[in-house]
Amino acid sequence: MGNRTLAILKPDCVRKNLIGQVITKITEAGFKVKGMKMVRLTNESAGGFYEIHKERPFFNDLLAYMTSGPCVPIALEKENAVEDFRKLIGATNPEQAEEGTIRKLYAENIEQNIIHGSDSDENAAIEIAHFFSRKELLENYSD
Ligand code: 3AN
Repeated sequence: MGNRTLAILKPDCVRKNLIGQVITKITEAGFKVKGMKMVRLTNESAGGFYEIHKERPFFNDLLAYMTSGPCVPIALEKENAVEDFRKLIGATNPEQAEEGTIRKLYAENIEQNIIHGSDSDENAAIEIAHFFSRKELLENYSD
């Protein structure tokens, strides 16, 4: 069981001025912020991040959306981080997300769904390394 996950507050979250509300939900659920920055993804960076989806029909739209404005990647720490964070954000499609989840509260639709969360410990490590250097992480994580 890992203790790290990567969140991204997506461009619609930033555009709707919801950064504060969403981070409050995350920290109230017991996650510690270990790294955070605001970045504007390039096609290359977003394409690398979503490499696993490159054959999917929504890939080009996904890249257009993820590069449409700044987003906020956040490295988080908590026991059982990946699973607990997926529960907190809710299903990919906000219509299917449970009451009280971040996507149920704030997301528009399956594409513009406010927030990303890693789906496995292995991907969490890869995704955190996509945005944060070893040095930044060594300075911020206790272990
Ligand atoms: P999640 O973000 O819940 O892990 P993934 O990894 O399956 O979901 O999908 C990555 C992103 O791709 C989603 N957050 C969403 O923005 C977009 N996406 C996923 N499925 C669809 C779909 N059927 N139509 C449009 N966009 C989608």
